[in-house]
Amino acid sequence: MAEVLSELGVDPELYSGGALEVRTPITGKTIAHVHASTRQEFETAIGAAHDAFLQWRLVPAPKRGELVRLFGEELRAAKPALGRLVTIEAGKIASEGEGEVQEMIDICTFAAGLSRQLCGLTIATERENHRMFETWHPLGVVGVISAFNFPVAVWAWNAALALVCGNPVVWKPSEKTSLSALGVQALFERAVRKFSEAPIGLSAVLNGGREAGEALVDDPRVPLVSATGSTRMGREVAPRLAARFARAILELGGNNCAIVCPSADLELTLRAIAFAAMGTAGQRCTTLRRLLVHETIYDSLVDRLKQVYASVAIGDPRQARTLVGPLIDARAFELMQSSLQQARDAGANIFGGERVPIPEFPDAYYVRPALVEMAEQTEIVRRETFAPILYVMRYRDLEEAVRLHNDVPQGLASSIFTTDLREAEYFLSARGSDCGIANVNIGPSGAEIGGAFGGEKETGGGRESGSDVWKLYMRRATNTVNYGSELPLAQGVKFEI
Ligand code: UN1
Repeated sequence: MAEVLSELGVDPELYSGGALEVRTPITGKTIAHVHASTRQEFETAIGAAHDAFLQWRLVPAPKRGELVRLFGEELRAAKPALGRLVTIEAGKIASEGEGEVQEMIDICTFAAGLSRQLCGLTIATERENHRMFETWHPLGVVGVISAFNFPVAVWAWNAALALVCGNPVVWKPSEKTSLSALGVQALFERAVRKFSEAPIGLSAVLNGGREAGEALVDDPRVPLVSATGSTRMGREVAPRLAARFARAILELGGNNCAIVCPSADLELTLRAIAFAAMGTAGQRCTTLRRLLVHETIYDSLVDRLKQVYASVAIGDPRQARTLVGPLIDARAFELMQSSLQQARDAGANIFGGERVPIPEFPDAYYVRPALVEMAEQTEIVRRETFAPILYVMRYRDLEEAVRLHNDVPQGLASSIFTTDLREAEYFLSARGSDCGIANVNIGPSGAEIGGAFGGEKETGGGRESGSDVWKLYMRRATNTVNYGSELPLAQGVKFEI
């Protein structure tokens, strides 16, 4: 771990002797004591970011894009090291750790191109000799609160866009993954050193607990906070931001469902379900948590799934054959067990879900992903448990399946597996999936950066990453210019003096 941090250029002072204990879920042991930012440091970082904003907003956007491009190059060079750090801290398998860094590289490429396309509309005006158009201006300091499960990519979605849009970024990472944040910050500083026009304070990390997040949420110099985490966190953050009329981009809980229709390609479906439900040990916000299977194929699909669940390689995520790494901590394990108990009490038939002991790592929490057959969509099924639990239910007709699909409080990602065009389009239509992400013949997780990412209802309504999401990070001005010598008023209003 020290080797990786030194390769990334992190100052050892920052992770030894501090108050913030960091554990690796791989062994369950403490690996570092990260310096916890003080209140004074929050104040200094936000103040410096605000000062940086006053300069950065004047740097032409394509030049701002150049800094993000340089940062992308640092990420390319450091992909193996940063990926490994993510594996150590979040417990993802190596390919997913590196995949997360690839997601950062991709958003940097996207944002660098975007820096030349922050385009506004020209709009027809009703007045003669007038021109009406939109301009997009930098907004101010962007606060990012991120979760342990995507310790670097989610920050990058926000930071790459914010930076090209002219906004500095102050980041409060999950206290469980503060080393990854330090690694990213060191790489960003490397890019800054190669770019003469970057003001001091363009990016900062506030390591710590709740109070670090609160510093961002309550500071009037931070006009936008993008927060990823639980619905409970969102319920606290959203009203506080609303009280000071700050913008919020919320990416909260998901309870993602897939519908498997009789015409589905079962081999493809099986592989998609396996990755979406068991990948990242069920700790993605896009993880597949509910499966609605048509009654005619239910038994054969569930039998096949049981075989996959029984044989999947669980263990040290650094080993090449492992597909399911550890849960993040003891609390995650307890929550998983308590949800399984509630399902059992409601009559579930449960396959898997038990702790898998790894003799070298007695303090870590490895589990066999659980396949939980339910007769109905009970209360526990409607709740998100951040663990590899897949609730499986039967359905008879698609209308009923879509009703069950949407009958949960969350609305992030969704899928249908079918080769029937009518079923696929029904699912994607206005009366189909009510989620922010709706897929056909692809699981709900593993989205590309090019699309807008986020969801509805208790997922919070925010969108991050691609498409036209950049607009959330800018101030839109509507401009009307009169180049004539008359003063016609809109709507034909007369006001002669
Ligand atoms: C998250 O779990 O917070 O679509 C983000 C995915 C990833 C991002 C997940 N690209 O699964």
